[in-house]
Amino acid sequence: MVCVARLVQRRSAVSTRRRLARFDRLRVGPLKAEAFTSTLHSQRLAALLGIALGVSFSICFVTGLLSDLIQTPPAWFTWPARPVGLYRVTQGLHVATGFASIPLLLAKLWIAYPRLWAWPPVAGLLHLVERVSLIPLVGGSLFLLFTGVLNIGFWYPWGFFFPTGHYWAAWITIGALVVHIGAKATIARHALGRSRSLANGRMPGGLTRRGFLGAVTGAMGLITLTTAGQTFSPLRGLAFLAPYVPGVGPQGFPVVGTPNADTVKQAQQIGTYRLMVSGAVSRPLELSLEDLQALLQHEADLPISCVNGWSQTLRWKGVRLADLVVMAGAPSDSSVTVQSLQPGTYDVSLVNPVQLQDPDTMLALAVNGEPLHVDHGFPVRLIGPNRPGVTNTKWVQRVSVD
Ligand SMILES: Nc1nc2c(c(=O)[nH]1)N[C@H]1C(S)=C(S)[C@@H](COP(=O)(O)O)O[C@H]1N2
Ligand SMILES: [Mo]
Repeated sequence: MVCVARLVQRRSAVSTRRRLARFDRLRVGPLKAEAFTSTLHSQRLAALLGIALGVSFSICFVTGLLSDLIQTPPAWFTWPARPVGLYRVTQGLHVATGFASIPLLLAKLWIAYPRLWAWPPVAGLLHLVERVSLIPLVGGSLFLLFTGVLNIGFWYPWGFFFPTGHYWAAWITIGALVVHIGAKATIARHALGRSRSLANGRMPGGLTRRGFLGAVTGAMGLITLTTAGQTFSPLRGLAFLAPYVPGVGPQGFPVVGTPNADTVKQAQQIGTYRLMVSGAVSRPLELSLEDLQALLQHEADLPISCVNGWSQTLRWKGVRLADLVVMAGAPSDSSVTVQSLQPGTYDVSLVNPVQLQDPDTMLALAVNGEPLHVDHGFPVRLIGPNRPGVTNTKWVQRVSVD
């Protein structure tokens, strides 16, 4: 039986080849049989880079989803307050793996692009699925890396809300990646199984495989070195590709999101400034800056960990958020919403019960021993352990208990 099946299979392969032979005169330019001569366009190298990309994309995807969950938490999800620097690490990984994927992806595309001219253009259903999946895979990957890098520079030359576009593109890309890996698994396994010596050919005058992989690794290292300084202080001096550098800015740290003229005016009229504590409370509060300064002050070292990768630890001093909630007659395990006096981006922020109960979650009045600079949220800003930078609302006006 098996033999017969093989024979039929071989027959049909032969007749397919014969039928295709009629189209052979279409094989011109890159479609010619030996159009690409570099041995670097090998399945083995493509598979190796594919594995590296699979790893970097997976880390980037998981840490990105996590960041989204934290910022828009569904009912079943509670982001803890400890360890203090966890988000700093996961988001640092998100940005670092995104950056490292750029040279990896370019190298992978260069190695694999001759296969776009494979002959015949479609050889079976699996091949068709694999080829079609390249559109969302390559398109999605380029879109993610491009928008990610521009977002870090806070440059938005597009009309959609960045997180939404980035989020959906990530799902599309990962879906296409799963299809691609499924379709390619056998080929890749064979290519990787082949002996190294066989695969280590070299074109006269061309780059060796080792040289090529060395160049790709070098490019990844260089990108990481020149961006990792935005969160890893020993590399600060090298961080010339990072738009936000720790240590640079008013009071010694960067500003993300500046106050508009109206906010500056309101913030500086400290005689009329009032912090409201309202919502599900039995004693709504209206506190002046002096009132706040007269309350028990708490100090803690906490990082600002921005979604775009920069982070820096600072010494904060202010009033514990839970103290205010309790003063207003609400339980210390409430959920609260903190609202800025500047309407617009990042003007409301949720604090879950776990975060609220953490003694280091506070409304800060001072940083590194000085009252906050207006760019950093004067007179009052939210800061807490293990919170994404975007959720540390500046120029706080209202705390509302949900
Ligand atoms: N109201 C308001 N709060 C805000 C922002 C903002 O644009 N508006 N930016 C957020 C972001 S993205 C970060 S990383 C931190 C940065 O704080 P900093 O500017 O004091 O460094 O503030 C957050 N709080
Ligand atoms: Mo941020």
